[in-house]
Amino acid sequence: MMKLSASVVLLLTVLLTVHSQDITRLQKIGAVTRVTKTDKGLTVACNDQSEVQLTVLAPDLIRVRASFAKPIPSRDHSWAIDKLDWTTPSFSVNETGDSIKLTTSEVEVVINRSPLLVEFRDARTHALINADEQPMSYDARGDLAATMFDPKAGQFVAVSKKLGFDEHFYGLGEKAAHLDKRRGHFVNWNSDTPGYTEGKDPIYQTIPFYIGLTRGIAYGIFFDNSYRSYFDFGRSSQQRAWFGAEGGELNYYFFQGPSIKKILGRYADLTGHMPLPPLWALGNQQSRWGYYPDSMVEEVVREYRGRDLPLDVVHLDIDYMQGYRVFTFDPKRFPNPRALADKLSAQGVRLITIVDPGVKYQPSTTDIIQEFNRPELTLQDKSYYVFEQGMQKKYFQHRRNGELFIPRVWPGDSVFVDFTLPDARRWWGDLHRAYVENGIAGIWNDMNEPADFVDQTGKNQLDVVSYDEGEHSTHAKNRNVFAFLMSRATYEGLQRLRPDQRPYVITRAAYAGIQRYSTMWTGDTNSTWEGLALNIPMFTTLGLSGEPFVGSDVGGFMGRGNGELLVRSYQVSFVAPFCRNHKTIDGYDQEPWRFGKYYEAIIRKYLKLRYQLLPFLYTTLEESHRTGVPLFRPLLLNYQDDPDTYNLDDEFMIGSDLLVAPVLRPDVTERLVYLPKGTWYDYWTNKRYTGGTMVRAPAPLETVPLFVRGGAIIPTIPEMDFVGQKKSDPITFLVYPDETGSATAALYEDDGNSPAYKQGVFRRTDVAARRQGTGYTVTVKAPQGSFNPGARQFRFMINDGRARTASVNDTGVEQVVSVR
Ligand code: MIG
Repeated sequence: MMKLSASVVLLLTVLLTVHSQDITRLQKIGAVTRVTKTDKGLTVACNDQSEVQLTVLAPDLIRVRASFAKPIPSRDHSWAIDKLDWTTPSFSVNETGDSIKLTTSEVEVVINRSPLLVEFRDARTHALINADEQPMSYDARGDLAATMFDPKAGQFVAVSKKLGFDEHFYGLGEKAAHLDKRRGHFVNWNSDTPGYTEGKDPIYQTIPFYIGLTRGIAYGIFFDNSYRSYFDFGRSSQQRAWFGAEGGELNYYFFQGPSIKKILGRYADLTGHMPLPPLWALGNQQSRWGYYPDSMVEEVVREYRGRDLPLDVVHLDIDYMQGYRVFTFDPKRFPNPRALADKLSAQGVRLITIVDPGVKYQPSTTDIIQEFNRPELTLQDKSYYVFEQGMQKKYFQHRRNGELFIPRVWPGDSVFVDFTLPDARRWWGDLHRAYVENGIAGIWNDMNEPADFVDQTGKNQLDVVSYDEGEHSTHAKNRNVFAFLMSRATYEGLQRLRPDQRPYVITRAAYAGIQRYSTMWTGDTNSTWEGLALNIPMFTTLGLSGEPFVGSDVGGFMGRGNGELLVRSYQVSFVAPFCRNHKTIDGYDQEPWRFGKYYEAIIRKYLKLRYQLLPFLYTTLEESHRTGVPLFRPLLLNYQDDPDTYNLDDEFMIGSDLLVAPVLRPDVTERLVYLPKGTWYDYWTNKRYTGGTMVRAPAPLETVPLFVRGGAIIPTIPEMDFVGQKKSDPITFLVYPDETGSATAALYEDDGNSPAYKQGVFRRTDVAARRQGTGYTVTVKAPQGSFNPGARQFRFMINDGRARTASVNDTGVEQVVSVR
C-alpha cells in the first residue's frame, strides 16, 4: 500500500512537471566585464567566466553563441549548417556606459551590460523587434533535472524573449498544430507516433526554427541544438516566449526581416537550398503497405491505365524484402525486380522502395562468409551481407558499456548504423546499388526517428553512443539528427550511383537542413476529417520551416475512409508537391476507384488538372529551390500586412497565384473563403471578385473552391498519363488581368531529370499581358538560360470573362502577340 501511494505521488509529480520547466529558476549569465571587437563580430566576457559571441554573417543574420562559466569552445560543428563561408559585411561596434551596440546596415544588436540582455532593433527605425526577457540561463545547480527527459543529457540551457501582446508565431517544422503557434508549448524529440491527432507532440521531426510576426514585421530564430528542445510561445507565462534544450550549446541565429520571404531565403542560405527533385516526383504516386507480389503491382498499374487515371510512381513498402532485410528482394514475391521495373517503365511508371534503418541482427550460421554476386537477389537466410559487412567494418551503434545496441524493429532484433561516421554513410549510400541496378527510381526512408518497438519514447536509446566527429556523444544529442544523416547517406549514395540523375528521397523524420537531401511526408495520419484538416497547417508550417517538398498520405493512413473523404483529400493534395495515396496494411482499400465510379470520376478530374498545371507547379517549385520560399503557402506569406491572414489555416496558396479553399468537413456544399485585397477569379467560372473580404463559394463534392489572383498568368499543358508522356505542346497561358488590365508570369523549364540546371541549362521565359482597347498585347521576352525545349506553340487565353485566344510559335526571341 505504501509502495503504491508512493508511486502514485511519483506519477503525479511526473505528470505535473511535464511541460513545466520553470526557466526562471535557472542560473542567469553574469554581467558584462569586457568587450572585444573581432573580425566577424564581437566577444563579450562576463563576471562569471561566461562568454557570449556575436557573429555577423550577413546584414540581416546574426549568430549568438554563449558559453556558461567557461570560454566558448573552439569546437564548432553542426550538421544543419550548409554555408560556413560568409563574407562579413561592414558593421560597427559602439560602447556606452550601459550598453554595447553592434550595428549592420539592417539590424542593431544592443547588449545591456548588467544584467546581460540582448535586444534586436531595426537599424533604420531603431524600432525594437526582439528582446531578452531575462538573461540567457543554464541549469548550474541541476534545478531542472527532475523535469528533464534525460537528466544525464547535459545542462539545460535557455533563452527567454519578451512576448509581444500582438505577436504571432510560425514554424517549428512538423507539428500537429494550427498555423499560429502562439500560446503553444512544443517539444522536439523525433518520435514515431502512428495515428497522431491534433495536439500530439512531439511527432517525427525536429526543426528548431521559428518566425515571430508583429503587425507585419517578422524576424526569425534558429536554435541550432539537436538535444531534446522546448519552445514555449507564451503558454507557461504571458510574459515570455522561451526556448531551451537539455544540453548542448546555447547557439542561435537571429534573422532580421521584416519580410518572411527574405527570412526564408536567408534560412535556406544557412541550412541549404532544396535541390530540384526529378520532375516526375511531381507526378501522381500510389502506395499501399502490402503491394506484393509483383503481379499485384502490375495489376495496380493496369487499373490506373485502364481507368485513365494519371500515375508516375508506385511505392513498395516493407513486404518486398526477404524477411524485412533491407537491400534485398523477396525471391518469391519479387523474383525479378529489374524485369518488373522495365515493364512498368514501358507504361511510364517508376518504382520506389522503402528502406528502414534497422538492419536484421543475423550472426552467420555458416563458417564461410559467402561472397555473393547479386546478394539482394540471393537468399540471405544463412548469412546476411549487410549485417556481415557492417559488423566487420564496425559501423553499428553500441551502448556506452560497449555492447552492440540491438533495438527491435520489423526484422526482429536489429542494429542501427552510426551515420555520424563518414565511412558508414558512404557504405550505406553505396549499398543502394542493390536498388539502382534493379531499376528502382527513388528511396523512401521510414522508421528513422529511429523507431524501436522495445520503447517508442527513445528511453531505450539514451546510452547509445555515436562517433559524432570524435565526441562520442549519446543519443541525447544524436537521436534528432539520425534521420538527417541517414537521408544524407541515401542522397549522396544515389548521387554517386547515378550522377546524371537527380536523387529522389522521401523521409519521415528529420532535423533542420533536411531539405538538402530529402523530401518528406507527414507519417501515419488518420483517415478522418480531423486528419485531413491538419494537412493544411502542417504543410504550410513545414514550408515556413525550410521544407518545401511536403505531402501527406492522400485519404489518410489509418482506419477506414470513404469516398467523400478521399475526394476532399485529393482536393488538397492535387496541388501539394508530394501527392501519394497510401494506406496501412489492415486499413480499407483506398485506391481512387475503391468507392465507386462517382468518386473516381471526381478524383480523375483533379489528377488530370494536376498534370495540366505541371508547368505552373514546377515553376513554383524552382522558385522554392532558388529562394527558399515554399510552393504550398499560408496566405500570410503572400499578404504579410494583412492580419486577417495571420491565423488562417483552412485555405492556402500555391505560389503567389492560386488560392485553394478545400472542404474539410462532410456534407458541405459551400464554404466561406477569405480573399485578400485585389482582384480574384473563380478558376471554374472565371467569375470576378474583389478581395479584402469573405465570399461564399459553391463547393459541391466535385468542386474545390479555387481562385486565381488577378495579375497572374498560369502556364498549363495538355493532359497526360505520366510526366513526359507527350511533348509539352502547346503551352497554354491562362491570363487573369488585374484591376489595371495587366498580368505577368514566368515559365521555368529544364530537362526535368539531370543536375544540368545547376549549370544554367534551364529556360526561363517571362510573359506579360497588357490590356489595349478591347484586346490584349502579350509580350513574350527572350528566354534566359541554355535549355532548348524544341519547337512548340504558345497559346494565350484571356480569362477575364470574355474568352479570347491567340497562338504563336515559341521562337526563342522576344515577340509581341496581340489577342483580340
Ligand atoms: O511500423 O512500412 O509511416 O507509411 O506503411 C510501421 C510500414 C512502419 C510506417 C510508415 C508507413 C508504412 C509502415 N511504416
